[in-house]
Amino acid sequence: MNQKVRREYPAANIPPRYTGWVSATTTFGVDMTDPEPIRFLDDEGRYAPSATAAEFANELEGLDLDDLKQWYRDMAAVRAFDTECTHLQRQGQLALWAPSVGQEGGQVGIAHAASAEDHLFPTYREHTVAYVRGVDLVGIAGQFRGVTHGGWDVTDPSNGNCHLYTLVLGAQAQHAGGFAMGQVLDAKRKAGSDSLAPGEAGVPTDAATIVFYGDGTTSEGDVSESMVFASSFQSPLLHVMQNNSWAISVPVARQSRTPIYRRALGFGLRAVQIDGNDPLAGYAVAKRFLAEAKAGNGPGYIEALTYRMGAHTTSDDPTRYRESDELESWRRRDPIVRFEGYLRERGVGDDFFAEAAQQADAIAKQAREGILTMPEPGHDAMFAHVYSEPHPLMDEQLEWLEDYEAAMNEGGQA
Ligand SMILES: Cc1ncc(C[n+]2csc(CCOP(=O)(O)OP(=O)(O)O)c2C)c(N)n1
Ligand SMILES: [Mg+2]
Repeated sequence: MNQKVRREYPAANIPPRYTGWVSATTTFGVDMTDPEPIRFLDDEGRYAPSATAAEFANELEGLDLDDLKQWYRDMAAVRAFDTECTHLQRQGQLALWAPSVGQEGGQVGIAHAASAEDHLFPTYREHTVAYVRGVDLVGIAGQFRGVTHGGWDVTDPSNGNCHLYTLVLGAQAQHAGGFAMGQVLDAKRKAGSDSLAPGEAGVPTDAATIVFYGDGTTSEGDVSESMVFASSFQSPLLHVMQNNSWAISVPVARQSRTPIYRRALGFGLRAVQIDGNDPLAGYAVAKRFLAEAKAGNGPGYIEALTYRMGAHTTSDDPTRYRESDELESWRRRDPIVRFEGYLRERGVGDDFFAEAAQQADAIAKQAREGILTMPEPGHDAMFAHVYSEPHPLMDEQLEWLEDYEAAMNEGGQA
């Protein structure tokens, strides 16, 4: 069956929410009116905060124009790299690619809101987050080329505590949940206590943890479990759910009958919906929620309403399940174009944008060269990390593989 899903969108300037929910009439008399998603920029990038943004506006005070120009450069560079990676997959140089086109806005703001000591647990589409934290773009592509088990060394400080991409949906919510509990324990030990009991008051911590995942992933139990633990232990965890409207070909309205951020409220997290294509909204809300979490005031949840403008991955053909007018309506909210509008409103001129575009192309070209020359791993790499210590079974399998390869080579020469 090849049935496309058509959905209605509200008026311009309000980020589209997913439709198809069961509405207020089925909420048993409880007022379930959703506040307007938090945003500072309208669709054209003019500064026009929503009423819900007011209480977060002071978080923007420390930003100067140079910071904002850097955000633009980050997004432009990742967009160019992302496009390059799709080409590389088509040329047979990557096995697969997961484009993040359209989702750079929320990512850039949230990544810049994190402090250097915070830890971030991405899924497979957080290219802007990883880039902002300092991860080499070649490393990001390495996993998709099939030449590394992970892509980068998380313990290397230059990678900004950005943990590895996780392809098993929701698994990283548990990794991050445990990590945040570790941050609580560290803080308690420092204060001379090592108790970690659920229900205790939160404690201030030196650092927080952010986990990123998508709307479809919220159907995994791991995500709910992570919230239960974070809430019980008041750990410094921020869930960032990028609702890009689709989980491969499944629309979000089929995934959830209510807006997903409400689930987090039910678990006792402070939770809001933001315009996920507005970098300022991502920054301000993440900054506040991270500060609250680190003060010992408990975990937070951001539902970033955005759109995956490209395919799910290079193996997917979205024209088979979604309407082109839906894509067009989101193209008008392209986070990069929108942020350009904002910067222009602030007086930034053509020269800057021309230079940023050139720089982005150069970065993508350099990444392309790096990807094409990535070293192939040796045969032993496959067996090296199965056990932490040498293991006879691994030795036996490695020996078998080496004999097999040698026999193939001899056969080739004969
Ligand atoms: C545990 C698990 N189940 C299923 C899959 C297959 N799968 C990969 S991506 C995906 C959809 C994820 O959608 P969403 O969470 O909305 O993230 P998005 O890809 O939209 O960023 C599915 C079902 C998987 N990788 N892991
Ligand atoms: Mg999704």
